[in-house]
Amino acid sequence: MHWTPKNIFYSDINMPAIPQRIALLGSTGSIGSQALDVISRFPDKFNVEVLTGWNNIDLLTSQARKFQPDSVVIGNVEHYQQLKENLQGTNIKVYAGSEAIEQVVSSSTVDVVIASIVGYSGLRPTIAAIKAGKRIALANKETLVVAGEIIGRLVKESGSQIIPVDSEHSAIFQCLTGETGNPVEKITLTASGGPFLNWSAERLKNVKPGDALKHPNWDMGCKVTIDSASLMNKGLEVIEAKWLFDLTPEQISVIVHPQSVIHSFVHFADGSVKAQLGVPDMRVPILYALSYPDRLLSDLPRLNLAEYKSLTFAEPDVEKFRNLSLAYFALKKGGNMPCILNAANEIAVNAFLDEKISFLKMPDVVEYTMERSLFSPSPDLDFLEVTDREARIMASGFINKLRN
Ligand code: MN3
Repeated sequence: MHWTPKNIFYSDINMPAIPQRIALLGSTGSIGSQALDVISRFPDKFNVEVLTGWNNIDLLTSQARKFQPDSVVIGNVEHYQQLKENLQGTNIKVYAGSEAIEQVVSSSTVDVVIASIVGYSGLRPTIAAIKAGKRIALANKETLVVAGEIIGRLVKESGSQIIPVDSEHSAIFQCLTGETGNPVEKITLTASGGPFLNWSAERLKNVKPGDALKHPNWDMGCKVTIDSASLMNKGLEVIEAKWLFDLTPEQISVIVHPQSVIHSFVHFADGSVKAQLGVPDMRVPILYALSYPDRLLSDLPRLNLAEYKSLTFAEPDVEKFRNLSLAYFALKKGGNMPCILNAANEIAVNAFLDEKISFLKMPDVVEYTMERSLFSPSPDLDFLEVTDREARIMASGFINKLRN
């Protein structure tokens, strides 16, 4: 089976002006902070126009003072007064609430939106930015996992562009650049395997959140780090890849590559395979998403292959890490199933972090919820909202049952 890149999500038309005016959603998170690090390296190329955070007003305040955006939005309205006081004496406009986030991303003074809110809550603001025709540097994979089909339609309608920030998808995107029209057989996403790669099932029973939060290669937020340890992150990325690059489930494979040096592969119809390599540092794909189709001169860390004795690869162990199979199942089933998978997983990860369930119970929560939720083959956004809410209730109920 051959596939030709269709350029649904990206095109060379409607390039943002330089300097790009950037709205950074989720600036206080891990990707958000690394994006600001990248932006600060190119003051003549990138301007911060908007910063948004949810709870962390101290960090949001110091980011706002340093980058002097036009406006700042705090998602949690309870912090509004405090943030306003913190930014007194500056010209920065202060807003609060999720509707304000959706409004600022549509502003005519924004060229690019970096969507780095974690989880389902990133969906609405990202959709608002797409509808406004902005270029999206997409770090929130849940947007495509939950609503990939709808997003694809909206992108086409509005002329928006989505450039992936996720390192694997950035790698695929880079391998495909310049290949428009050339047939692709499949792609291979690499997975680090997380901190428990070679642990026995017995040992996995007693994993504590602290163990799972020590990722060997990448510096990431809590949610992504747990997902990475349970292979759910890779499962979500398989679904993300389907929508970004218009692939069938059979065209997406996963290989464990513990060194995280090769970020992914594209296999072309002529037998050639392209890969993209680099040190595991999210600032590199963030910079590419902002500078695409150009490459800017940076002093980010360089890859020195001689430091690696070997690069190794292995099939993922889907019996020990069942989340990956569950994600493939959700992808093949389609409709609202990936939304159910994602909602149940967010609840399961929180329960694990709160030490309410063990590491190996997380896939049980996801599977239970997928089996019992109301399935719809072609949900609209409102139905997805209901699906998300009900799946969370069901997953939480199951967790309570497990504990009694
Ligand atoms: Mn990734």
